[in-house]
Amino acid sequence: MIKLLGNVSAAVAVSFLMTGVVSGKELQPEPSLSSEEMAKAENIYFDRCSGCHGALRKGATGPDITPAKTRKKTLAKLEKILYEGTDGGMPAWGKDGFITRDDAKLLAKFVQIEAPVPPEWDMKKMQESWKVHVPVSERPTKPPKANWQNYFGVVERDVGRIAIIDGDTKETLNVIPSGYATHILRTSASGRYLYAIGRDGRASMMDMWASPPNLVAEVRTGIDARSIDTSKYKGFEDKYAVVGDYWPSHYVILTGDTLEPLKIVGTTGYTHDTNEYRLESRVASIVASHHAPEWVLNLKEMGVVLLVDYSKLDQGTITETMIDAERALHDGGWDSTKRYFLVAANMRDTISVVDTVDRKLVKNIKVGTKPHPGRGANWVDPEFGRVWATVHLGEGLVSIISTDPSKDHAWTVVREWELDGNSLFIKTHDNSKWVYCDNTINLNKDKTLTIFDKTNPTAPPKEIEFDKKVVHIEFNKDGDEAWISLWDKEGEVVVIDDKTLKVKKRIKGLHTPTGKFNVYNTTNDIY
Ligand code: DHE
Repeated sequence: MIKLLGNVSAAVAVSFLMTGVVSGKELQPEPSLSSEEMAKAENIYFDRCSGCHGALRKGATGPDITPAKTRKKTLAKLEKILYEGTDGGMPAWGKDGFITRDDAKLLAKFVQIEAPVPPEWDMKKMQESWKVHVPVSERPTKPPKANWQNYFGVVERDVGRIAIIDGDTKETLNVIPSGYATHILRTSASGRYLYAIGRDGRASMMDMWASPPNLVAEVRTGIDARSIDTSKYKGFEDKYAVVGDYWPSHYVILTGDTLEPLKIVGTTGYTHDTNEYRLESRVASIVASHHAPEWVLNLKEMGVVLLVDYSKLDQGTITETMIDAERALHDGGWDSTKRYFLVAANMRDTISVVDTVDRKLVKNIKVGTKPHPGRGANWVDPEFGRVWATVHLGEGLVSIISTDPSKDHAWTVVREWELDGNSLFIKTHDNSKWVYCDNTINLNKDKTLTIFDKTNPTAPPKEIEFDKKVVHIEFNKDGDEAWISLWDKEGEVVVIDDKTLKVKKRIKGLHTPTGKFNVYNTTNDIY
């Protein structure tokens, strides 16, 4: 049984435990662990390893580390990898201070033992965990006078809280508990409700009309999750939310105003290319269509993009369209027309493009090493027209892809920008002339924000140096401020004036501020 630690690391859990397994080697003997050691190892594995390698360890973002592979290495070699990391892959968990030498020894043995299968999480458990803190009848009936669409939800990851900050006054309006290692926030179609999903599968919803904004409902949808979105199509505004779980591999449809669990749909199945069965078939990113009553869900292990039509849910029908794309699907976003969805298959160095109108794969585009767009960034390039871009985990590079189907160069990489650091996130806004990139996972450059000029794409980028690690960028509603996080337990959100690129405000007192989500931009998918 996976138990959760009280606190989670600040490291980027992009780990690649095994690089170049030596074939033909004799298997090492299977180690044994006491039940206490197993429990401890399971917790550490959940925190540091499972996001990339999977609970069953068959790999996706990180490689397969089942005992058939790990027992070809000695315990000493595994311990070294776990403690010191590998070049360009596995983080140095020990050296970076997240695990002790003893933890590394324990984990080395753990990964040579068959992976325990985590427990199921069914409707009964979800219903038991479901809490409505403020019934709909007791909520405000009209929005507050404040410019609530310019509120930001800021994830304080390691303390499992969301700070709601007024984007106009920069005041923190409320700090709302949201569970273990909250991952992302999304909004309802009206923007009124802000939804959080934690790594522990807990979904929480907050009402932006309340003064101050407050927690109105929560439910635990599984054991391990990363994504949440809502029904955004006309006629279904604020009606449903959907959570994608890593474990159990399923998605759960919830009522939009109370989070009551309505329907669980399993995603286990067969890889799109080799038709191998995957019990662990994780739901990675989810986006809501604005043009159809549909969600786009990305099944990581299967390499399948699922279009889920929710329009007949109240009659007991869900219609799924399965589109073969590429394995290791992870994060992605809309092009500027919101017809095409671009998603990273990070371990395949690929961006898969799906046409949600013609309901087909447009193309798998080779980009740099391990693309990681977040939701990406859209703008108009002076030479190539409409483009969308991604940064990469594996190299300092921005790949810029033409998204205008009328052009000959559509769906090709039309431009590349060099970054000094391997990056996590990229962001822009229609009203900004800049494209901002962090360099979070390059230890020599992680305190630098890099800023490219859309109007002069061959000009060298500008850089702003900070005193702490920079992560994630989000704009305010008007697109004249870029908000970045200084990622530390004594963290800050720094507001940058987008015209002058000068620091306008430092919002202090935040613990590991990570993703920031502006209500208006999140609702309207502006990035
Ligand atoms: Fe994330 C987005 C999964 C590690 C911060 N992350 C996503 C999405 C997925 C995902 C599937 C897309 C959600 C969507 O759009 O529906 N992330 C994972 C992992 O599996 C991984 C690699 C390992 C893990 O164990 O969690 C992982 N992610 C991280 C981090 O280490 C980060 C930097 C800090 C944290 O929360 O632990 C991190 N991920 C984020 C953020 C987004 C995100 C801020 C949303 C970006 C946006 O602008 O939309």
